[in-house]
Amino acid sequence: MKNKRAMMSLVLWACLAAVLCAQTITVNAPNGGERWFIGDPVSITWSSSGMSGDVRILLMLSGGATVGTIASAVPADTGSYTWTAGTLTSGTAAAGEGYVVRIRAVGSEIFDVSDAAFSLVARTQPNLMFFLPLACSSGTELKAGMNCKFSATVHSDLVRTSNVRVTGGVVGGAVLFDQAYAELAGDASQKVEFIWEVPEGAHRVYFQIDPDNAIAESNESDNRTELAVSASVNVQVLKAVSKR
Ligand SMILES: [Ca+2]
Ligand SMILES: [Ca+2]
Repeated sequence: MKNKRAMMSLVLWACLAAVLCAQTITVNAPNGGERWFIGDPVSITWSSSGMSGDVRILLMLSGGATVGTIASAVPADTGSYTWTAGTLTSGTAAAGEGYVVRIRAVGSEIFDVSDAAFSLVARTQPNLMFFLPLACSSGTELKAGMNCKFSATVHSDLVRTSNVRVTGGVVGGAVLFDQAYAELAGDASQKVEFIWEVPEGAHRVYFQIDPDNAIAESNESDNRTELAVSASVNVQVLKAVSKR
């Protein structure tokens, strides 16, 4: 009797698990952080279990608004769909950030959404960034009063960019570099540098591309490079003591 009850309990749990776990969809890509160029073939992928029918793939904003339909009926068990990025069954999505996809079983409430947002990028949109980050020619731990040549390399991705301003200096302190370049060729680099006599203490030094955001870029978050440097008056004495 006791065994029978245990058996029934097991069966009940198994049934419940089967019901709960029977049908699932999990979006694998895009799942956040992707930067897809409009017009490129990209793979939307998902995993599913217990699904036999079709899924519908929607392009949405991460806030929940529907932008359009990417595909209205794709067999669920294929697990992937090659999307011409940006193309909808009606029209094309605009370049921008904050997109997610929602994959939903047709005729069912089962769905999943990208964990975080991805971006659609127009091919013609430029991007300025640092090809080489900020570096100090003398290292980052200096003797107070030493001159350091701070340098970085600015890169214009994909297309030519006009009127590029770059500034640099000490965070919370003096601006030591301010240059405007009439034109940076696509996929070309421009070295920027200034010399600073580093006073005693800990400092942060920076270069900033397009500080006024006068140029619309496909990525606005890669325009700054910073470096921590410190200078001590006793650095040589301390080293001499520690070697004894
Ligand atoms: Ca940029
Ligand atoms: Ca910009």
